[in-house]
Amino acid sequence: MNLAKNLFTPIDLGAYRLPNRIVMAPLTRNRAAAGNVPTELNAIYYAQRASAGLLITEASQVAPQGLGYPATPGIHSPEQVAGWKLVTEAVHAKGGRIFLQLWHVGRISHPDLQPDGALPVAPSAIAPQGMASTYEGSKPFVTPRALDRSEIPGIVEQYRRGAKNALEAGFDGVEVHGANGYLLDQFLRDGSNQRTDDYGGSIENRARLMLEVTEAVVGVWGSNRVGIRLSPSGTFNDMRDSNPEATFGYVVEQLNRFNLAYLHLIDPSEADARHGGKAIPTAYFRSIYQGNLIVASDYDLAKGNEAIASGAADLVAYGRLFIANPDLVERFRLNAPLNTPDVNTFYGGDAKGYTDYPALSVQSVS
Ligand code: 8OZ
Repeated sequence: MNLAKNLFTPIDLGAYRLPNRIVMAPLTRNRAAAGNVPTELNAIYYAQRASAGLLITEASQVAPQGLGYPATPGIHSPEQVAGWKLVTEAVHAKGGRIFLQLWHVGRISHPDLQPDGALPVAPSAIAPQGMASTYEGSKPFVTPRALDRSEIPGIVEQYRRGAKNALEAGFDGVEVHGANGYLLDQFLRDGSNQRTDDYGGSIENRARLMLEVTEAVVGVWGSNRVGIRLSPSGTFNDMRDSNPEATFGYVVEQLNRFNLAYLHLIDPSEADARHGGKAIPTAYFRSIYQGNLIVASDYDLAKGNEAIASGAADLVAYGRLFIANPDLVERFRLNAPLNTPDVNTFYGGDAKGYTDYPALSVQSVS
C-alpha cells in the first residue's frame, strides 16, 4: 500500500474538507470596475478555476485608505459586496470554495489614490524606496503619515468590517494579508516601524496590530474559517527587519493560539536574496507552527508533490500557473502540458490574458 501523500490527497482545512491540496494563490489582477467593484468578468475568472482545493481572492482593501493600486477590488462598500456575490455564487455553482484576502496597503499608496488626496498612512513616517502605481502611471512613493495611537482601534475596526462584509458576500472564509510589505507587515518589521508606543519597539509590540486584527477577524468568522499569509524573507516593497527569525518566529508561535484554518507562507526567493534579504527556510516555521501550512513560490507539479510527500507543507499555492491554466488541477492530474502565462496582461486590462486561457480540450488529452 502506498501511504505517501500528494497534491491529490484530500485534506481537512479548518471547517472544510478539500478534495485536493492545490490552492489558487491570491493574485492582484486590477480588473475591478469603477468604485473598485468586482464584476461578472471577475466571476467568470474565479469560476473557471473552481476545481482548486481552495481559491484565495486577490487582495481586497478593507477601507478607501487601504487602496494602493488602480482597479483593485474593495470589501468596504455595499456595491463591492454585491459584486463579490457574483463571484462567490459562480464559484459555488461549480463546487468550489473561496476565501477573500483582507488588505490594507499602508504606505504602499500615493495621495492620488487616497481620499481627499491625503498622505497614505503607516506605522512611521518612513518612505519606501520605489514607485507607487497610480492612475497616471508610476510616481515616487511619498513619506507617509504615521498613524496616531488613537487611530489604531479604527484600523482593527476596518478589518472587522471587511470580514463582516466578506461573510455577507458569501465567502467561505478570509485570509489576513500579513505579507509583502503592506500595513500589517509594516508594523511587524523594524525597518518600517520605529514607533515608541505599545505598537512599536519590542517584537511583541510590533506584532500587536497583526494579532489584534487576527483576533477581530476570528471573532467574525470563527478560527476554522480564517487563514493568514506572511512573507518572512520578503524584501518586496522595501521591507527589512533586523532579526527576522525572532520577529516571525514570535508571530508564528503566537498564531498557534488561534487554531486557524491555516498559515500561508511565501518561501524565500532568489530575488529576495539579491535585495539583501535573509533567507529563512520555511522548515524553521514548520517546526514552530502546529496547524496546516500552505507554501507558495514558483512550485511546479513535482515540487508540489514533493513538498506534500516529505511533510514540508500540507498544501501548495500556485499563482502564475493558475493565471494561465484555469484547469490546472486537471492538467496536473493528467501531467498534461501547461499554457504559458503572459506577463503583459497580469495587471489590468480586460478578458484578454484573464478569462481567455484555454482549458484542455478532450482531443488534446489522448
Ligand atoms: C503585485 C502587484 C500588486 C499587488 C502582493 C497584493 O504582493 C500584492 C500585489 C502584487 O501581495
